Amino acid sequence: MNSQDNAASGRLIKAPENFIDSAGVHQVFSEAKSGRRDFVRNAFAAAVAGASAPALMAQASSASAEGGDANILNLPEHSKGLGQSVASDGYGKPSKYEGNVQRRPSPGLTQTAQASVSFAPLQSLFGIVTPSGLHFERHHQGWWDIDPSKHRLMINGSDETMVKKPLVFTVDEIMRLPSVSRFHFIECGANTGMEWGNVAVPTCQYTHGMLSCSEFTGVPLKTLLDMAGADYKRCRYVLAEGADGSSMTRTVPMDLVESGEAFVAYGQNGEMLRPEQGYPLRLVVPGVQGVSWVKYLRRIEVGDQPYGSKDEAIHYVDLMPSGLHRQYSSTQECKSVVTTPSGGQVLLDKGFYQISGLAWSGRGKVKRVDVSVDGGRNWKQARLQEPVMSKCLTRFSLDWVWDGRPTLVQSRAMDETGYVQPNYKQLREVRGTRSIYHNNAIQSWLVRESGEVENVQLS
Ligand SMILES: Nc1nc2c(c(=O)[nH]1)N[C@H]1C(S)=C(S)[C@@H](COP(=O)(O)O)O[C@H]1N2
Ligand SMILES: [Mo]
Repeated sequence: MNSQDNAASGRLIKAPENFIDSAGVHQVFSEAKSGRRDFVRNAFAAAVAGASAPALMAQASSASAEGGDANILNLPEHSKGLGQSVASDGYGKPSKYEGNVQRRPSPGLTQTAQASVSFAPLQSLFGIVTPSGLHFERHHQGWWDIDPSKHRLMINGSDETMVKKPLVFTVDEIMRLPSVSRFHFIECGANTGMEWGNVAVPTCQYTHGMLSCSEFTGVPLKTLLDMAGADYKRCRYVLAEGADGSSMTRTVPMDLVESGEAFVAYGQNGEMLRPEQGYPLRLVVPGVQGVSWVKYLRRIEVGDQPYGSKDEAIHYVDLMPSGLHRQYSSTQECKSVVTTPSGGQVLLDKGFYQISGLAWSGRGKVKRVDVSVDGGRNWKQARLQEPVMSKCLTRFSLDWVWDGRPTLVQSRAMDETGYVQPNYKQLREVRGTRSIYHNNAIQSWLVRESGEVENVQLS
C-alpha cells in the first residue's frame, strides 16, 4: 500500500488488533459505485451517479494500476525524484484524487440555478468543520461577490425614537471593533424536507447536506446596537436585511442579540467569508434556522414587534396535521445522522467498521448519541469527539463488526435540555407528513448483503 492508494480509495482505516487481516488494513468504503438499482430508477439520482462515475472509475483504475499489494520496498517515483516547487499555487487546492468530493445541486429540485441549493458532501467529511469550499449554499436570488470597500451596514429604528443615533458602518469600521470567533452549525430549515412523506433522495448529502459548520469571526450585534443607543426596553425584535435582490428579511428576537449570541460575521474558518456565504458581512444566529443568517447584511432595524415579512408569513412555516400553519418555529431541534455507512456507499467486506456521524442541537450542547444496528430495538451509546460545543456539530462514533447480513443503522441524539430526537412515527404524529421544514427525525440506512447502503424509512 502506498499513500496514493490511500487517497484513491478515499477510505482506508486501520483495524484494531483483533480484526487485522493478512494485509494489516481493510479497504472499507467505496463511494458511489455505478450500477446501484435504486440510483438508476431515480432520475434525480441518476444525475448524481453520472456526475461522479468518471472520477470514480479513474480512481479505481489508478488504484489497481498502483496495485494495492505492490511490494512496499519498490520505491515509487515520489520517493526518489524531485517534488513540485513551493507556491506553484498561491491558494492550495485538495488533491486531484479527491475530485469527487463536491457540493452538488439536485437537478430538478428548483426551477432556476439562482434560487437553489447545493448540498455539502457530509459522507466525505471528517471532524466537525466544513471546508469553506464545500459549505452548502442556499441562495434565493443568486450570489454576489460584493466589493467590501463599497458595502455598508446601517443600524436604524422602526421609528426615530427606537435608536438614539442611526449609524452606518463600513466593513473596515466593523473590523476595528472587539471580535469573537465561535464554532457554530448552520442548517437550512428545509434540510431533510424532501423526506417528510417518504424516502425521496439516495444519499446523506441530499438528505442532510443543507448543514455546515464553521468557525465564524465577527462583532456581536449588541456592540453595534449599543453604539446606536437602541431602546432595549421597548424594542424586543430586530429585522435583518441583505443586499441581494431576494428581499429576504428576517425577524430576530432581541433576546438572542442581548445575550451576545448573534453576531455580524466577516470571517469563516480563518479567512474572510466566501462570497457564497455572504461576503463581506453576514448575520450569525446560533441555533436558529439558516434563513435568519442573512447574507450580504446591509441593514438592521430595531423594532417593537415581529415584522411578519414574506419569508415569515408564507415560507418557513410548518404545515400541521390540523391544516393550520405554525409560524416562527426558528430553533433547529436536536438531530443527528450517520454519515458512514450511509446511502450510496458500499461496504467492501464484512468485518470491522467505525460507524460515524454528526449530531447537533439549536438549544445547546449535544449530551449523548445512541446508535442502533437492529432497527431501533437496541441502542448503544456512541463516543462523542471533543470538543463538544454549544449549537455546533458534534462528531460521534461507534465500533461495529458487520456480520454480512442486512443491517439497519440509525443514530438518536439527545441534547443538554434532555430533548430526544424523535423517530418518524413520533414526529408524524404531531407534525403530519406534509411539512417542508424542521424534519429532525431519526435517519435509517439499510446495509444490504451486497454491502450497498440505501436510504429507508421504518414505519
Ligand atoms: N441575503 C440572503 N441571505 C440569506 C439567503 C439569501 O438567499 N439571501 N438565504 C438564506 C437561507 S434560506 C439559508 S439556509 C442560508 C444559507 O446560507 P449558506 O448559503 O451560506 O449556506 O442563508 C440565508 N441567508
Ligand atoms: Mo434555508
